[in-house]
Amino acid sequence: MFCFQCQETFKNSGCVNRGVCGKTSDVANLQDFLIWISKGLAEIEVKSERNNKEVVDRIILNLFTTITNANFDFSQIKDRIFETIDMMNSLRENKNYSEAANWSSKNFSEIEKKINSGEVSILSEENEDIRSLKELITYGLKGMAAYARHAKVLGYESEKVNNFILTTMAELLREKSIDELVSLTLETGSMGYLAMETLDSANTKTYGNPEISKVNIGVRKNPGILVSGHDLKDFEMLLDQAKDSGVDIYTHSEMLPANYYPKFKKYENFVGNYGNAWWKQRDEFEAFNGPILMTTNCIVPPKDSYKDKLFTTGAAGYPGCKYIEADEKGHKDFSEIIELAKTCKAPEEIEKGSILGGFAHSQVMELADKVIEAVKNGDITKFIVMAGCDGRMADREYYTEFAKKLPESTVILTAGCAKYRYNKLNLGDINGIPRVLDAGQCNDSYSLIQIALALVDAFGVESVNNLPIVYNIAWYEQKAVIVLLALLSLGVKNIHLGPSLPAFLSPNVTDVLVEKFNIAGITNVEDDIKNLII
Ligand code: FS2
Ligand code: SF4
Repeated sequence: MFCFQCQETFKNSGCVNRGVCGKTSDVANLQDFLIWISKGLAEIEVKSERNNKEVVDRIILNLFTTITNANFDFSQIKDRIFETIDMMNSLRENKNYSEAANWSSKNFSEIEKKINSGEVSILSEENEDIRSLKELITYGLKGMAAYARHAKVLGYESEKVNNFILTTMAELLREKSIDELVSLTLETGSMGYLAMETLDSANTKTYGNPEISKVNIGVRKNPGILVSGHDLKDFEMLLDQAKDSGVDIYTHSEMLPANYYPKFKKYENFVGNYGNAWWKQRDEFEAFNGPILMTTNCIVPPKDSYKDKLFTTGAAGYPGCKYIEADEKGHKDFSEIIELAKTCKAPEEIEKGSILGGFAHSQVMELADKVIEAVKNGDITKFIVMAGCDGRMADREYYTEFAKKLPESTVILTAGCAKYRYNKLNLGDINGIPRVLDAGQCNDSYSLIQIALALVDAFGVESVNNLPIVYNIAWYEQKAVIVLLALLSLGVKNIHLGPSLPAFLSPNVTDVLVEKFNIAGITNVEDDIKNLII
């Protein structure tokens, strides 16, 4: 195996025997093969005259399945490979195709032979700059696919995004120059922005605009179900099915922003948020006592104490944990989880009190006059975008320290699970505007962009780079990659990215990003505050 797609990759170089995330080498190899034939399937579709919706849905699911910490299940990935090959075999025409598009065998030993040849591995591309750019684009596509699928289950999709995913997957099989790949990288960012916009419409039109919310982080005495991941449709179905059952529902990690949507607030059995970011789940899931539903990443290999209570659905999967399938209409039956919850003890209280959130674009626009006035009279001197991901490595303490040491005239704009490093610090407010404004999930970084664009108008400046906004973004997996590419495609400069720069960026590709966008890593809290803020 070789995998270097996330921030925790071994020695910031690559996982080779087993993933730091827990992914086994046989699963990693199958994921590489799945991506390779997905590119082949895309090529078949692009060369045809059809517009087969099932093809793009399949490719989106395959991409999403290989995102960090989403699916560890060898047999599920094997099934997806076979289904993809079946689809290719039924759609292939009498045309000139690449080897990936021509792959037709479902004989597993032949698939293994292909994997063992190293020809579908990331390292099969020998030129490190081409490899770097192709992987950067592939990881951007994985993040985009996740957002596209969340929108699709709510009935929203963008033809442009779908077509881009198809054509780019097919293009990645071809030889490309560095210049071509650099421009494809920026195009990926623009399409990522569109995918986030589509998801924002899907979420807000279905569940209402997020509103300022005080989220309970304590517990009640009923047994509960804990829901993690990012899929709001799954959350809604479970909430609805559990409403008269006597079982309470809590969010975990990236599902916290469900608490900000008006439609979910109406459910009396929706209690609040339990715990913190994904990487604390081994302790928190144990203390929760009840069943857990993982709707997407990030899964940490579970402890035996709760493994039989961990359920997965959608693109997520873990061997030995029950998977909840959707029927042909997209409906999922969660009764087994609800029945199991009734037999469990109530959650152990690990925290008390509440946290504040719900500062997505529409809510912030309502506060716009107040915000603009505070900037004009100098009460707010800077906004710091600290969106992105959290992770388990000790050096992420940097973000807590950074937030604590920021001048009191600054406001943090956040989205994604990165927020858990500072959303319980009680940093106070400026003229009633909280100093940590949480827009929502990582995809709600879209809201942060909307806020920046509105400030460009309000202050009559030339671009987002002329605003009192600085960027200190934390990344972990591939959704953060598409958010970063979206920001670059909008011309945002001087982004600081940490806790380490991606291992998949070769020195030359890093130089291009520095030259074009002045992108940089982080150093230490004191120096970074000095450089960024003062
Ligand atoms: Fe956090 Fe994991 Fe949101 Fe990422 S829960 S690192 O999926 O996309 O963020
Ligand atoms: Fe390693 Fe990250 Fe890949 Fe997991 S996803 S195998 S931790 S690089």
